[in-house]
Amino acid sequence: MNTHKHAMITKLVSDLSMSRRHFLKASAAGGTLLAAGMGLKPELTALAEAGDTPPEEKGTWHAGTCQGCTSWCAKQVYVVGDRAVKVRGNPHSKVCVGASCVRAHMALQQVYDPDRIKTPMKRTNPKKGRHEDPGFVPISWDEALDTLADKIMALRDADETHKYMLMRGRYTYMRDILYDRMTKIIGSPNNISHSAICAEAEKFGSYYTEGYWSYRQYDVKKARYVLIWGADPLAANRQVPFYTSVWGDVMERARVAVVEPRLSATAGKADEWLPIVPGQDSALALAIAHVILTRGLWSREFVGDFKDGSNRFVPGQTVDESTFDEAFTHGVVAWWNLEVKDRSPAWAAEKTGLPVAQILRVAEDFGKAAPRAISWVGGGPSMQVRGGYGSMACHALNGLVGACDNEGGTLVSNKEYTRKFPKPDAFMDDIAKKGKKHEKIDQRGRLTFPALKSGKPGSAVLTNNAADGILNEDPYEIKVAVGYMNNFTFSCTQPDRWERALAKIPFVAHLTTHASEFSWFSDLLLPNTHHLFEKYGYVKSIANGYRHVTLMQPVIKRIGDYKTDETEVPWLLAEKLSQRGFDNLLRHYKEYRDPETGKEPTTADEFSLYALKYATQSLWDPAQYKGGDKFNGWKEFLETGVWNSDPYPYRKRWGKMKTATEKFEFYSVTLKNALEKHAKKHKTTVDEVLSACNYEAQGEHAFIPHHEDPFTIGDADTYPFVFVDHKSRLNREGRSANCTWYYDFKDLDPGDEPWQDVAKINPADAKKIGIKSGDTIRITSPTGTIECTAKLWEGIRPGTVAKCFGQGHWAYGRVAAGEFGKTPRGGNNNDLIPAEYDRLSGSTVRHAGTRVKIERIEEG
Ligand SMILES: Nc1nc2c(c(=O)[nH]1)N[C@H]1C(S)=C(S)[C@@H](COP(=O)(O)OP(=O)(O)OC[C@H]3O[C@@H](n4cnc5c(=O)[nH]c(N)nc54)[C@H](O)[C@@H]3O)O[C@H]1N2
Ligand SMILES: Nc1nc2c(c(=O)[nH]1)N[C@H]1C(S)=C(S)[C@@H](COP(=O)(O)OP(=O)(O)OC[C@H]3O[C@@H](n4cnc5c(=O)[nH]c(N)nc54)[C@H](O)[C@@H]3O)O[C@H]1N2
Ligand code: SF4
Ligand SMILES: [Mo]
Repeated sequence: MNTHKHAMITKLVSDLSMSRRHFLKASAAGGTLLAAGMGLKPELTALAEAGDTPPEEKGTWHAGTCQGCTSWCAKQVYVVGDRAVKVRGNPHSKVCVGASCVRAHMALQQVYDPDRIKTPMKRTNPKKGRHEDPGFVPISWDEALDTLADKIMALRDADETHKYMLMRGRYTYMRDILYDRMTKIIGSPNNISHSAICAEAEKFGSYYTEGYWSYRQYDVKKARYVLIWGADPLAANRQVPFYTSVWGDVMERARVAVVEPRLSATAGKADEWLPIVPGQDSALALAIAHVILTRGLWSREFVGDFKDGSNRFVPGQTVDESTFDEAFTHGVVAWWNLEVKDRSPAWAAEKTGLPVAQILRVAEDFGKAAPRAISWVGGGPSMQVRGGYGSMACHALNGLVGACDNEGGTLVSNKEYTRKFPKPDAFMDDIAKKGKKHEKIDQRGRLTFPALKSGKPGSAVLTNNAADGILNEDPYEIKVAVGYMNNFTFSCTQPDRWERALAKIPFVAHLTTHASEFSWFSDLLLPNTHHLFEKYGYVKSIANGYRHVTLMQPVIKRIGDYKTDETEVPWLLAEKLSQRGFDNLLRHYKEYRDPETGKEPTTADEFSLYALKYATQSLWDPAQYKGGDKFNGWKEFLETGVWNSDPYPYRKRWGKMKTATEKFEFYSVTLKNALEKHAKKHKTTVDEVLSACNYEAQGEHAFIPHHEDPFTIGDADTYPFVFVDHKSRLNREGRSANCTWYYDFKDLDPGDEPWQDVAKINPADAKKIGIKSGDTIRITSPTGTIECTAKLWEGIRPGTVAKCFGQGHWAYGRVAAGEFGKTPRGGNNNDLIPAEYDRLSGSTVRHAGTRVKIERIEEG
C-alpha cells in the first residue's frame, strides 16, 4: 500500500474514534460488537464482527444471488461455521457461465460492514435537515411496527389512504408483496419505483421499434460486429461476468466499436473508439443508417427490397414507397424520405465531432457484417432529455441489418415460468378502492409528462418528479412514506429536493441495511437482511441465449436483528394492522400457501419461504413442469439455486412483434397511437405535446427515429464543459460506498485514482484554464457545486469533463463520508445534474444534461 493510502486510512480511523456520531453509535447492537471492531481498520473488522470460527474448520458452498447490479448473477457462497468467506459464480447458470465480476466480492464487505443498522431505531430529534442530527435510538421491532401500523391506521380512519407512499429502489421479484399488494390493500396509488432513474429511456427505443419494453441480450459469440453506444459491458451495463468471460473470443471474431465521450474500459480494448460530442448519438446512428441504405447493405431478408432490385436510396432524394416491398419491417422508405436521406456522414461529422472517414468505416463494416451486427444501446444515448429518440435511432440499426431476434444479433428474453402472487382485488375494501383512484404523486400523465410505457400514456413512473409532487403538495400532501433499498436523497439528480421533500413528510420509515442519506431524514429505521446472504427471494436475467431464474436464500447467521424487506416486514406489519381491526392484508398474505403441503403461513419466516415456493413452483415441481431445467422438487432446486430456460428460439418474433403492425417499425405506428392518445386526453395536438416536453420534432418526425440536438442546461460562455457521468467498475449501484476495497482499487476505472474522487479533464483544456493533476477544484453547474480533485487525462473528449458516479456520500457510514453526518468524501455528481427528464419515457436525465465550469481552490 502506498504511503498516501496508508495515511488516509489512519486518518479515517482516528477521525472516527475522535468524533463518532450518535447515529453510528446507535447502529451497532450493544457495545460489544462495535468494541470488537474498534481499533482495527474498517476493512479488517468483518471477522471480529462475525464471531469466532476456528480457521481449520471446513466450509460448504451454498447457492445465492448477487444484486450488486442489474446483472443479477447466480452465485455460490462459501460458508465456514456461521460466516461467509468467499463468493464465486454458480457454475449451474447458463447465463453467468460460472463467471464473476470484481465487485461481487465486495458483498462480503457489505454484509459484515460494522456500520450496518443492526436494530430498529427511531428518531428523537423532531427537526429534519442535513445539519440536524436525527438522534436515533434503538427500539424493538414491536415498537417500530406498532408505530408504523398506527400511522397507517390513522390514514385509513381519516379516509386518506392515498397519502401513504411506498418508494422502491433495488428489488427482487418478491417485490409485489410490499410494493404492489400492500400499497393497494392499504388503498394508495403511490407505489413509486426507481425505474425512471435507472434505464427506462433505453427500453423506449426497443419498445417503439420492436414492441419490447425491457433489456436485450446480445448474441456476441456469433456476432461479427458489436457497436456499443454509451454502455461499458466490461465494467458495467449488464451480465458483466458473461460478457467479460467471452470477450477475448469476441474480439478475435468480431470488430468492436464503442461510442462514448470517454475512453471506457470497453473502449480501451475496442477496435474503434468514437469519442462523440455528448448527446449527438442520433446524428451518428442516422448517418450509419444513411450509409447502410445508400450502399445497399441492409438485410434483404428482414427489411425487403426494391421490387426491381435496383437501389434507389440516393443521398438527398426521396423514394416512391410503392417501389419497395417490405418484409418484416414497417416504414423504411418513409423513414428514408423524412429523415435518413439528408443524414450524410459529412453532416454527422459536424454534429458529432468525429472524422467522416471513421463514420464511413464503422457504418460500412457494421453493414457488411449484417445480420451478425449488434447495435448495443446503453444509458449513454438514452438517459438524456431527448434520449427516447436517441434510443430509437440507435436501436433502429438492428432492424436495418436484420439483427433483431437473429443469430449473432440482439435478442429479447427467453420464456420463463414463474407465477404471479394471488390477486389483491378481493381484499381491497371501499376505502382502499377510493384511495387508489387518486392521481399519483409523481404527476405522470399530465401534459408535460406523457410517460408512455408500453404504449400507454401516463403509465411510466416519474421517480424523480415525486419529490416535486411532495414538496408542492401537488396533487396532495404525503403523510406516511416507506422507502426500501433506495437512497433517493443521493441517487436522484438535484437530491436536495428529496432532502426537503422527506423533511416535509410527517412520517418516513426506511427499510435498509445501511445508514444512508435517505435514513438521515427518516423517523424510523428498519434493518434489513442482505440480499446475497440473508434472505429468500428470486430474480431473472438473460444472456448467452438463455434466461435464468436464480434464488436468494439465507446462508449465514444474522448478526443483527434483521428482517427481510419484501416479505417478513410486510407480514409482521399485516399482523399489527390485523390487531388494529384491519385484517385484509393478513388474510391476503395467508393465501400464499406452501405448494407442497397446502398449509397457509402462520409466521413471517413461513411466509417468506412459502411465497418463494409459490412463485417458482413450475420451475421445481415435476408435476407442473413447463420447460427448461427440470428438478425433482424444491430441495434440489434450492441446492442448485438456479433454473435455466430452453435455448433461444431465433427468429420466432419475425412478423409477430408486439407493435401496432406486428413488424419492426422504422415508422412507429405504435408511438403515433400512444402520442395521439395523450394529445387527445389533453385536448391538444401531438406537436404541442412535443414542444411542451422539450423535443424539437414536429409533424411526422414525432413518429420516427430522428435527430435532435442535445438539450443541455447552461450557456457555453459561463459553463465551458459538458459534464460526463459514468459508473465505476466497482459500483454496486449506490451500495459500495462504505467498502474500503472500493477506494483501494479505484484505479480499475480508466483514469481514476485510489482513494480520490477525480474529475477527468483533457490536458489541452486543463492547460487553458491553468489546472494540474492533483489540484482541488470546484465544479459548478447551473444547479449545484461540488469539490473534488483534478486529473489530467487524454481519454476524455476536449470540451467535456468526466467524473465517476458514486462518491460524495455524507451519511453512508464511516468510510463513505468525510466525517459521518457532516462532510462528504468527494462530490456527488447528482448535485451538478439538473432534474430534467426524457418526458416520453419518464426517465431522469444523467447524460448530456448540463454544462459546468471548473475553478481551482487549492494547488495540488
Ligand atoms: N449521477 C448518477 N446517478 C445515478 C446513476 C448514475 O450512474 N449516475 N445510476 C442510477 C441507477 S442506474 C440506479 S438503478 C439508481 C439506484 O439508486 P437507488 O434505487 O436509490 O439505490 P441505491 O443508491 O443503490 O441505494 C440502495 C440503498 O439500499 C440500502 N441497501 C443496500 N443493500 C441493501 C440490501 O441488501 N437490502 C436492503 N433492503 N437495502 C439495502 C442502502 O441504504 C442503499 O443506500 O441510481 C441512479 N442514479
Ligand atoms: N459496475 C457497475 N455496473 C452496473 C451498475 C453499477 O452500479 N456498477 N449498475 C447497473 C444498473 S442499475 C444499470 S441501470 C446499468 C446501466 O448501465 P449503462 O447502460 O452502461 O448506463 P449508464 O450508467 O447510464 O452509462 C452509460 C455510459 O454512457 C457514457 N456516456 C455519457 N454521455 C454519453 C453520450 O452523450 N453518448 C454516449 N454514447 N455515451 C455517453 C458514459 O461514459 C457511460 O459509460 O448498469 C448496471 N451495471
Ligand atoms: S455485481 Fe453485478 S455483475 Fe457482479 S456478480 Fe453481482 S450482479 Fe453480477
Ligand atoms: Mo439502474
